[in-house]
Amino acid sequence: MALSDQQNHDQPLKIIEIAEEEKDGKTVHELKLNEENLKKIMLHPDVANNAVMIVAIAGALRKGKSFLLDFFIKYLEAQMSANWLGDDDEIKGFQWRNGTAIVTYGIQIWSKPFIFENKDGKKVAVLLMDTQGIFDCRSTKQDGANIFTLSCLISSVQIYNLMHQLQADDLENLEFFTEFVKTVKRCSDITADGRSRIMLLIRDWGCPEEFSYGDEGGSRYVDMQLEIEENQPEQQKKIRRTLKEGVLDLTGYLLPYPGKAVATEKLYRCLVKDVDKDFLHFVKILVSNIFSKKNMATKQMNGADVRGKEMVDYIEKFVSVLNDGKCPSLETTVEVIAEKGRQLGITEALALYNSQMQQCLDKSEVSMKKLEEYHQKFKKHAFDSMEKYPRIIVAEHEVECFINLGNKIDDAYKSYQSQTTEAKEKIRKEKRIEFVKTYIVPISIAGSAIIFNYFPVIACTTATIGVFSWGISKYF
Ligand SMILES: Nc1nc2c(ncn2[C@@H]2O[C@H](COP(=O)(O)OP(=O)(O)OP(=O)(O)O)[C@@H](O)[C@H]2O)c(=O)[nH]1
Ligand SMILES: [Mg+2]
Repeated sequence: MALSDQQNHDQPLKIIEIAEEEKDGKTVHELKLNEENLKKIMLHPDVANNAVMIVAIAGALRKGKSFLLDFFIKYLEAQMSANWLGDDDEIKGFQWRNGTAIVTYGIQIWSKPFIFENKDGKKVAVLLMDTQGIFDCRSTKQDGANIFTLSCLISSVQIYNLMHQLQADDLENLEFFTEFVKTVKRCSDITADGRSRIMLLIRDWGCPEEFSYGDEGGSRYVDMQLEIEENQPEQQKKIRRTLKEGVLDLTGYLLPYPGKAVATEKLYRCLVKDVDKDFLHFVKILVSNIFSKKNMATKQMNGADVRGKEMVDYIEKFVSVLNDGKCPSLETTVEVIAEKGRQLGITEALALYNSQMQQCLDKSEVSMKKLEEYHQKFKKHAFDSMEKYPRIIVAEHEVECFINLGNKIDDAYKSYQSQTTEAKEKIRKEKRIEFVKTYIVPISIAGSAIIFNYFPVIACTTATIGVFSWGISKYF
C-alpha cells in the first residue's frame, strides 16, 4: 500500500465530494465543492495566469486508476526525462490500495502543478485529477454521472479507465459529453476549441495477438467497437453514429496485466521492480504520448485557453448546474460557459477602454470637450473588442451584454471627467464660492450692522449681499 506521502509536501487535494443532504424530507446526494482547495490549486502563482491542462482519469471503482496516476506524477516530477523510472522507486502519490474497499472519494487534484511549454512555446500548467469510481454501490447512478460529466467538462484529456474490454454502456457514458460538444459548436462559430481528447484505456488487455498493446492496437479496437451492426439495438446504433461524427478525439490504448504482485497481493509498499516489465514498458509509452508537446492540449472554452483563475469560476458554475437538475441539460451547461465568456469579454473590453483613456490623460492636460471625444472613440474600440471576443454567443443575451458594457464604460468615464483641468478648475471655483458664503457674507452683515448702527439693518444687509454677489460673480 502506498499512502499519501507523509514527508512530501505535495498531496492530493479534494475539490469535490459527494455530500448527503436532507431536502423536503428526502435524502439527496449533491456535489460539494471545496473552494479552499480549489483556489489553492487554481490560484497558485504558476497556474492562475497560465493555460491549464487537466489530465483526468475516470471509470469504475477499484480498477487501478489512482495507481496509474502515480506513474504520471513520477514522469512529470522527473521533467519527462528519459530515465524517469528506477527499479527501486516507490509508486506513491494518489492513495491506492489492494482489496475491495473504495479508496478514492470525490474528485482530487494533485497539489503540485507541472509547468511545461507546448509546441507554440506557451506555458501550460499541467494538473493531474483522480476521481471516485463510478458505479459504486454506495453512490447513486446520478453521482457517477455527475462525476464523469464534470471530469469531462473540465479536463483536456479524459482517460476512461476500463477493465478487460469496452462494453455497450461505456459508450453511453460518452454520449452526453459528445452531444454537449456538438451543442457548443452549434451555438457558436468557435473553431478554435480543439476536440476534447478522450482515451479509452483498457486494463488487463487479454487479446494482444488480435489487437496489440499500446495505441495502435487500442485505436483499431475502438474503431471496431464503434462499428454499427444490423442486430444492434437502435439506441446503440445512435450512440455509435454520434461518436463516429468525430466530435471527440477518441483514442484507445491497451495495457497489459501488471502482474500478480500488484493485482492481488496485499502490498503495503509497491516498488517499480514489483511490477511486470511489459506493463511498465507500455506505461512508459503511454505517458510519453499523453504529455508529448504535440498532445499538450490546453482546455479551451469560449474559444480561448482557460487559465487557472477562470477555471475556478467554471468549476463552481458546472457544479451548481449539475446539482440543480436531475440531469444537466445541454443548453444550461452551454449557457454557463457562454455567460462566463460574456463576463471575460466585458472585462477585456473595459480594460482596453481604461488603458486607452489613461494613456491620453497621462500625456497632457485634456479639456472636457477633448475628453468626450476620446471617450466616444475608445468606447467604440471597446465595443469592437467585445464583438470580436471569442465566446459562445447566445442571441437573447447580446443586447443586455452590450448595455452592461456601456454602463461600465460610462461609469469609468465619470471618474475620468474629474481628472481634467476644467473639472479641477470647476472644483476650485466651487470651493471659493463656498468660502465666500461661509465667511465673507456673515462678516459683511455684521459689519453693516455696526456701521449703520442697526439702522435699517435688513435693507443694508440686502444691499451688501447684492453688492457681494455681484462682486463674486464678476470676480469668479
Ligand atoms: N488487475 C489489475 N490490478 C491493478 C492494475 N493497476 C493497479 N491494480 C491494483 O488494483 C488495486 C486498486 O488500485 P487503485 O489504484 O486503488 O484503484 P482505483 O480504481 O483507484 O480504486 P478506487 O479509488 O477505490 O475506485 C490495487 O491493488 C492495485 O495494485 C491493473 O492494471 N490491473
Ligand atoms: Mg482510486
